[in-house]
Amino acid sequence: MDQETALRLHEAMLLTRLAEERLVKLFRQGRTLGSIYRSLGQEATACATAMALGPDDVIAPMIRDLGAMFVRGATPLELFLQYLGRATGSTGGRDHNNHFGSVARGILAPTSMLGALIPVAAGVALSFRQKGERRVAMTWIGDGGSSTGAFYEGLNFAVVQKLPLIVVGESNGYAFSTPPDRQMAGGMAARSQGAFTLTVDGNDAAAVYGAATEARQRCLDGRGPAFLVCETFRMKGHAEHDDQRYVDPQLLAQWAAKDPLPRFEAWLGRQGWAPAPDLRARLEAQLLATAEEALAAPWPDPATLNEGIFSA
Ligand SMILES: Cc1ncc(C[n+]2csc(CCOP(=O)(O)OP(=O)(O)O)c2C)c(N)n1
Ligand SMILES: [Mg+2]
Repeated sequence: MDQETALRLHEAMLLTRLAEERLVKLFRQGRTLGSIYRSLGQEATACATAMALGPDDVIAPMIRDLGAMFVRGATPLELFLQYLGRATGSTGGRDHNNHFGSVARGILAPTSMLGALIPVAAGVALSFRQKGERRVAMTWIGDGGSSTGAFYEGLNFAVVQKLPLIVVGESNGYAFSTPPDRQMAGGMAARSQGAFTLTVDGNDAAAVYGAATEARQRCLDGRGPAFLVCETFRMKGHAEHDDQRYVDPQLLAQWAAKDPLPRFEAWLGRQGWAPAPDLRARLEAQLLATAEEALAAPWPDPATLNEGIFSA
């Protein structure tokens, strides 16, 4: 990883963390619609995988992959307008959280249906292969989501067809309140169905970037899909309304010591590439101003309620 990439990756991780912190404040003020689904502790997994892609590759993220969307150019204003349900948001107040996409930036919109994006991303990868384009599709799946039929169908199809698809497994300790050993045997990597599989420390941004780069190269070489299992931890409950009382505090303390941000900052320091000292303060100020801008945005007009739907 070169210096410019490393610093962009660090900024994306920090932006993700700070944007979610700002969202939590808005949530506590009763201003967001619905809950906040944080990726605290998982920023390296989301950001470093997307950072390894080329500009023409396509991503299909999930709820904890806000960082991947930032890497691909989604903005905090778009995010805040979504969470605040405003008319000028990407979905015009019809959906919330990070459920928005951008064809121009190669972002397929996240959806709630776990696993459903795997066959979709496999289809995107199939189209690249059919058109002879050197592009890959990347999507993410949680430990819980990897128990869906769609995960198996989509990944199996990609393996059999040797498609340029990267599936990032987010092994983060929980699906709601269910730990992986209550729903699967052998861990996520055992679910690879013949795909090239790498298991990586998901809190080590440099390691995740290296593994994703290797996975992408294999895809471009026509060697079929990759399953990149990132071992990480969901440091908050499923969403802000979940106080995670079922999580052993010792486990949280162990993972807090492996926080991906200070770890990557230490790595940057060892390369002699320390980020600008005022970066955090600058991003915080920008996010505060952006939140105020989003709060001033108009609500959807109730008269448009029936627009953009199949049937009223
Ligand atoms: C097909 C499907 N089944 C169930 C749900 C309800 N649901 C939403 S999130 C979630 C847990 C997801 O856990 P995991 O895939 O591990 O992702 P994480 O929340 O840990 O990022 C469940 C069961 C859903 N959205 N879609
Ligand atoms: Mg999980």
